[in-house]
Formats: sequence, structure tokens, C-alpha cells
Amino acid sequence: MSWLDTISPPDIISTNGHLIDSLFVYTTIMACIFFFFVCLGLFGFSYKYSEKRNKVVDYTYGNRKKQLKATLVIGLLVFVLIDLTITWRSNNDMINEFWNFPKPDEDITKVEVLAQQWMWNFRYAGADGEFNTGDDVLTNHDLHIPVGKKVEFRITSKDVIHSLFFPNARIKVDAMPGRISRMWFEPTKTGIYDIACAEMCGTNHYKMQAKLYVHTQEEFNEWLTEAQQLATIGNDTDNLDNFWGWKWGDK
Ligand SMILES: [Cu+2]
Repeated sequence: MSWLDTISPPDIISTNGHLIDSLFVYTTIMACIFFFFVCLGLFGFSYKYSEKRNKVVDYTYGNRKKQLKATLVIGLLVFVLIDLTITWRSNNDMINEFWNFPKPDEDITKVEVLAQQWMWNFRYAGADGEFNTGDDVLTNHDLHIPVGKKVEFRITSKDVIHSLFFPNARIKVDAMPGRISRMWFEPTKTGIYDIACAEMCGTNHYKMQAKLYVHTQEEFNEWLTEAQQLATIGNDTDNLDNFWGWKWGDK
């Protein structure tokens, strides 16, 4: 692994992850440019007004017309180029992309998620396509999805606030008890990637590291058929202590 690899962000595997990266790059470039000018002012004026060159002290309150104008221009530049631009760009990305959820009739992968101290529970609808029925497929920690198809998550928590985070998709959302949060992305690359909890949720917070398996559609179908054979905790309607799930779109 080269030095550059250690500081570069993880591989992007979603259709819209690059928007987040470009926002970070823009912010970094702007911060560097303004940092350069701040240093130029700091060291430049220290040099220009050093005791050696200025035997007579110039008393000023910084309220001369020229100084006021300079303050206004610099303030406006920072406000427009950094604050306003970043707000405008991130707002556009949010509305046009990240909150632009798949339409109800779109062919997507649907996953219900229950976060708990300290584990991720995932639920698929199973063969009947209906959630909260006996043939639901449940997994802990491992999440399997097919490539090239939007995946939508409906997420809640059993205990405290967690946050479902896919670093490679550049997306995360809080999992809150008593509430369903939504999130979607479209995977563009097969492979195995990290899932993390991005909300400090207790002593074993770090154990909520899980794996995301992005398969081809055929591989995914195979996996799903196989997973359906497995007995699963959390899907036994007679054991309400362990049972969880809800009809898609119910809450
Ligand atoms: Cu957590």
C-alpha cells in the first residue's frame, strides 16, 4: 500500500458518492486558498510594519473607510465562496439525489434494519415479497445486495441511537428507537465492503462493524435461496421478545 492509498478515501461504490467527495474537495481547496491569504496578510504586514521600517507608531481603530471596505470585501468573499456555495451545493445534492427516494413501483432491493447494542439485524422480504411474514430472511452483521439496482433501507433501533454507515457509498443515517429512518443508494461495484456504526452507542460500539457483500444479481439470488433455508432468530412470531419487523411502508 502506497502512502497515497493510506490518506485517500475508500473506493466509491455508489452512483452518487462522488457528490460527497467533490464537496469535500471543494471545501479543502477553498480552506487552503484562504489559509494562504491569511498567512500572506499575517507575515506580509508583520514585515511591512516591523519596527525597523516604522519608527513612528500609527494608531488606528481599524475604522477608516479603506479598512472598513477591505473588511467588508473579505467577509463577503468568505461568506459567498465558502458558506453560501457549500450550503447551496449540499442542499441541491440532498434534494435532487439523496432524498430522491426510489418510486414505489420501481424494482429495488428492500431491506429492513434493526440496530441494537451491538449488532446490525437485516431483514429481507423472502419469496413472497412481503415483509413481516414467516418466510422473511434475517441476517446479523452481514448484508448482501445485488449490484446495479437501487437498495432502500428502512431503519430503526431497539435501544439507543445508532447510525448505519456505508463509507464506500458515502452515506449514513441515524437509527432511532421508535422511528423509521430511510436511506437508499445504488451499488455500482461488486465486492466486500465495510459497514460501521457512526454514532457512539456504548462500550462495544466498535463491534458494530459489519460487512457489505455486493453480488451480481445471479449470485444474490443464489444466496437468498440458500439463506431462506436457514433457521433464524428474530423471525419467530411466537417469541415476541425476539421478533421484530413491520410491513414495508407501515410506519
Ligand atoms: Cu451503534
